[in-house]
Amino acid sequence: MSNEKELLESSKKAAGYKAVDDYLSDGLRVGIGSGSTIKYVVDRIKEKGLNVVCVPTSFQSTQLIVDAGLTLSDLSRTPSLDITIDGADEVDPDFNIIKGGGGCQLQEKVVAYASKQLVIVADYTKDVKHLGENWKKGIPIEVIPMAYVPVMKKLESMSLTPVLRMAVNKAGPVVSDNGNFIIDAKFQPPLSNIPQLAIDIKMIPGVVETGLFINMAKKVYFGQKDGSTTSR
Ligand code: ABF
Repeated sequence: MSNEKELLESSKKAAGYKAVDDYLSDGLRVGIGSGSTIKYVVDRIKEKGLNVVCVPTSFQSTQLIVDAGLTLSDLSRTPSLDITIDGADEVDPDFNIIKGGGGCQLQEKVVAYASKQLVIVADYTKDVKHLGENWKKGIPIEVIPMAYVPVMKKLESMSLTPVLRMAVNKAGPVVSDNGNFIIDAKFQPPLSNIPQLAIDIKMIPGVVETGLFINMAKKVYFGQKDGSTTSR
């Protein structure tokens, strides 16, 4: 693994461990996010032998919980959570967050919304002044398949550049865990009035959920190259 990659991984581990050490204890009901950083959250829970009930945010998140031998639940049995810990693609100083690089933003947002608090864990590349600084893939938007063309046209009229997310082998569009398509709405930073943009996108008929998480997280841990963490 290249040195840069090793530094990135150690920063993810630092953020994941710190969030668990600061926020988790036995008996809590915990939403487990998706992505690569969250792996370290699950590792730390297991390492500390914490007795927590875990609710996943994706198929990948479910596998992490099961493989770690942690207690798996769901929102039907655990409709209110004490905390959700999740990753992010970018976080600006106003806690406007882009999530959904992995296409799991719908379940991530539902689980985060069912939680008393959302804590984000991320590597140092996610800490930006403006959304779009490092994350060039746009705003992930989950749409029902029959609506993706009119939704893309509407997004174009909003000065966004929508791209239907295709499977790696280009055989067809990516299908989310919920059977929907994902549109990545690219944009020219800086975005203005992000909270209003989030509402405008969500109101387009056929849009199920956006990857803009506005006023949802109150704490973000950024892992650093030296294995330390900063937070806001
Ligand atoms: C999930 O993990 C997604 O919302 C987000 O796109 C991704 C972040 O990935 P990583 O932790 O691998 O940087 O939270």
